[in-house]
Amino acid sequence: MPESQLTRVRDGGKRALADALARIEASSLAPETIDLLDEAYHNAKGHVIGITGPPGVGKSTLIAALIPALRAQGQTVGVIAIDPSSQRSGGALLGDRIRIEGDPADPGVFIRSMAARDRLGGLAAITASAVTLMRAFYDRVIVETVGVGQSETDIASVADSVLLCVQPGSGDSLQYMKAGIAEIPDIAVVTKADLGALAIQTARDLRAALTTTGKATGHAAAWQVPVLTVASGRDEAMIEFIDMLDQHRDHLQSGQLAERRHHQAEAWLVSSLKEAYGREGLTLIGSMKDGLRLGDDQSPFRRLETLSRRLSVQISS
Ligand SMILES: Nc1nc2c(ncn2[C@@H]2O[C@H](COP(=O)(O)OP(=O)(O)OP(=O)(O)O)[C@@H](O)[C@H]2O)c(=O)[nH]1
Ligand SMILES: [Mg+2]
Repeated sequence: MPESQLTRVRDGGKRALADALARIEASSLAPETIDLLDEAYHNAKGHVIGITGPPGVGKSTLIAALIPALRAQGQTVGVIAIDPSSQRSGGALLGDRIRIEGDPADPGVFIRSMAARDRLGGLAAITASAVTLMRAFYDRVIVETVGVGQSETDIASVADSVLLCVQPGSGDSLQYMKAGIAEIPDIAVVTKADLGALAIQTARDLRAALTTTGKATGHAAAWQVPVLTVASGRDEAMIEFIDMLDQHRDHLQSGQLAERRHHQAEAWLVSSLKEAYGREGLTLIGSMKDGLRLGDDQSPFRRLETLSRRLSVQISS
């Protein structure tokens, strides 16, 4: 039996994981990387939580408070922070952003930043691979992305649970959700609850908006999107928060989780093929038997490899 790539990375600790992620960033198609991702895909253990929201809303602060609370419960945590810095105009918003730091000596916490640079499609593809790898190792994998346009739907393409952070007093997010543009989050969080009445009012507005939107889309039935208010650094809020995450995970495990992940994997496969071979390549594969379908027991990584091989044969013959 060939040596397990996954075991090798696990045995190598955080250093080996960082190296593996760097290899994924460099080339997602190297045979060794495919083997690793394929194995990781079949050994998913973690709950993937996507945290999104406007710049400066307090996503990183929330994650920084969440990490010790999860560690206190004995849970391991991996964090991927998608750094959008180059995508923003001006530096005003960046002035006081928080950098999440983990204890380098704690093997149960791993934090990694990935730069968005100018490749949005590519980044989504790489994030999905990174998430697949990290969820084989950690109980919780948290992905932070700034909610600007595309990235909200991107986060839904990798996360089990999507959390939207909303700033107290911000009409924007409400308008936005009412318009039905945004994917409906699984959990909504009003941050900076220490601002008091404003946060409470915003949570109330948000609840009303979610009820309306949910009814309009028929989304509300099985899972009622909870709206929490949190102030960073308040432990009791973190416990309530983790409890809500658990509830959503349990809700998924009682039904939709496998389906949700399978959809995500299939979508990843299609967009990766499109990126590699363009529309025409995609059409060609679509015309093959089971072309763009992903079997229940298949990883999208192995499938991509197989189809790429088939496609090059087709093209050259
Ligand atoms: N008063 C108060 N300020 C907060 C709270 N959470 C975050 N902040 C402040 O808001 C600013 C931005 O916080 P971040 O955690 O960096 O926000 P972010 O959403 O990660 O920001 P980006 O990653 O830049 O999009 C910082 O100055 C924080 O100190 C909170 O609960 N209360
Ligand atoms: Mg941040």
